[in-house]
Parts: sequence; structure tokens; C-alpha cells
Amino acid sequence: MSKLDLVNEAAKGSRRALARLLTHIQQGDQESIDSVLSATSVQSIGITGPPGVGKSCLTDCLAKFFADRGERVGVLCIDPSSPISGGSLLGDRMRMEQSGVDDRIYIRSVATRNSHGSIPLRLKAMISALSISGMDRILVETVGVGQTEIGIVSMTDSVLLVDGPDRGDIIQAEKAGLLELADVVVVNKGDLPGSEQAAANIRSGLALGPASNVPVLVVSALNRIGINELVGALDEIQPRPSVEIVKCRHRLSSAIIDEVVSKKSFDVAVTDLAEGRISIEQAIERVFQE
Ligand SMILES: Nc1nc2c(ncn2[C@@H]2O[C@H](COP(=O)(O)OP(=O)(O)O)[C@@H](O)[C@H]2O)c(=O)[nH]1
Ligand SMILES: [Mg+2]
Repeated sequence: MSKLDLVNEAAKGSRRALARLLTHIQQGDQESIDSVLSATSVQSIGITGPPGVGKSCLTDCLAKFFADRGERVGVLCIDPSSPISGGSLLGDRMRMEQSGVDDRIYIRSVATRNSHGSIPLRLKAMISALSISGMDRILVETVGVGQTEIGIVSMTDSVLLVDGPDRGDIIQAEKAGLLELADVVVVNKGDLPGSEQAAANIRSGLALGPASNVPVLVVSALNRIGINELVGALDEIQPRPSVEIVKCRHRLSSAIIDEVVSKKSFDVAVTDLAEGRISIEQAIERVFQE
């Protein structure tokens, strides 16, 4: 089947064609990427925050909620540790068991380890592919709070930052610069002590800056409490031009970094640098010469 046939089959609703198309895109196949990028993408929500705060559980709740109101939902789980069959994927699948059995919800894990080239750029194409194949909404769950995560959530239309009741969680997200990208903040594990206090701390932190209107909600993914209100807040997200600029900066810089780092000359330059053969200026020159 040609790449274009795959796109057509995926558009007709073939999940197999969609899966193959996504694999091609994930592997960086330019023809596949080009064949979907012109499509209009449906709304995508990036779900980010420190590990263990309950992103997978919450993604599951949200996917189920959207599906229950008649939407078809695509879920991309960005998973740096998993070469597709690894442990964390299995864990996520188990936590996503409620969504997993629902045919209005399509879940796809995107392994990023050992991938050459730009995941954020490919993510855009993956979102397009899911849109072409009839999804009404796309959820993108990231794994942590690093630079890669910022690049990833910058590719989505809106950003849901998930925090936990521990003070450390919030500090992690703040440090990573994720707080300034968030359209909605939730403190998950609302069933545990400290969550209301954590939310109050975040609210007072945000009140001083440009993101003072960003809603901060307490939810419990485990007990499915507060999900209605969360979806209400997600539905009401308004575009913010100042955040769009920050996002575009992250999009572009992470794409550039990924592009440069995936060059062959980059690895060579690193070795030469480590062994003292060249200066950092020479290393830069070599990489950009390629
Ligand atoms: N008490 C409580 N635990 C939760 C809640 N949501 C998730 N968890 C637990 O937190 C752990 C991590 O959840 P997971 O969704 O994998 O977190 P992720 O790493 O952010 O994706 C799991 O053991 C969940 O059962 C919640 O609302 N309340
Ligand atoms: Mg997870």
C-alpha cells in the first residue's frame, strides 16, 4: 500500500492503516509526514506534569468523559523509556484500562528513546494523522517535566498541567517553566491531605503574574471527582497571545535542537570535544556545516 493509500484508508476509518501511518511518521518518514501536514487538526490538549502525579489516570478519565459525550478521542502517550513493549507502557495501559476497552478511544504509545530527529515535529504530524482519521479531540500525555516535555506540549493547542499534593511536585513544574504554559492547572489526588493547600499555593503564586486568570482546580482521578468541572474549564480555554509567543519559541527551539542533535556531525563533534581535539566554537562550526 502506498503512503497516500494509507492516508486514504485511515481517513475512511481503518485503524490498521492509521497505526501504520503513525509508525511511518514516528520513524520520520518524510513522505508520510508531508501527506498529513496540510490537514486541519482538531483540538489537542497536552497533559503534562511531574511523574507520578496521576497524568495517566487523569488522561483516562478525560478520554472516557469526552467519549461519553460522543467525541472520538485519540490519545498519544509520549514515552521516552519504552521501546514500545517496555514496562512503563504496560503500567500506563493498565492505568488506562477503562479507556482501553472503548472503541471510541484510540490509544497510541510513542516511544522516543533512540528516535532520531524531532519528536515535536513528528508529533504535529501524528496529531494531523489522528485528525484525518476522524478523531474529534486529541490528548497528548507526556512523562515528566523536562525540556522535551516543553517541546511536546508546545505543539498542542492547550496545556493541562497536573500537579500533586506534595510541595515538591509544584516546584518541579515551576522550575521547568511549565506553569507559564498552562491553560488549566489541576492538583490531582484531591482525596489526599494537602491538595487544597497545594492548590491555594499555586493560585497565590499565579495571582502575581500574567497567568492570574488560569483556573486551578482540585480533582481526584482515582475517585473521579471534579472531572466535570475540569472539562468545563478545558472547554472555556481562550487563546492567549502572550503564551502563544512562548509556545512558538519552545516549538522552534526544540525543533532546532532536535534537528541539530540528530546530525551525524554532532556525535563526531562531541567526541572530538571530549578528547580535546577541538574547541567548542570549532564544534559548533562543524555541526552547522553539515
Ligand atoms: N490517591 C490517589 N492516587 C492517585 C490518583 N490518581 C492517580 N493516583 C495514583 O498515582 C500513581 C501514579 O499514577 P499515574 O497516572 O501513573 O501517574 P503519571 O506518572 O503522572 O502518569 C498510581 O499509583 C495511581 O493509582 C488520585 O486521584 N488519588
Ligand atoms: Mg503516565
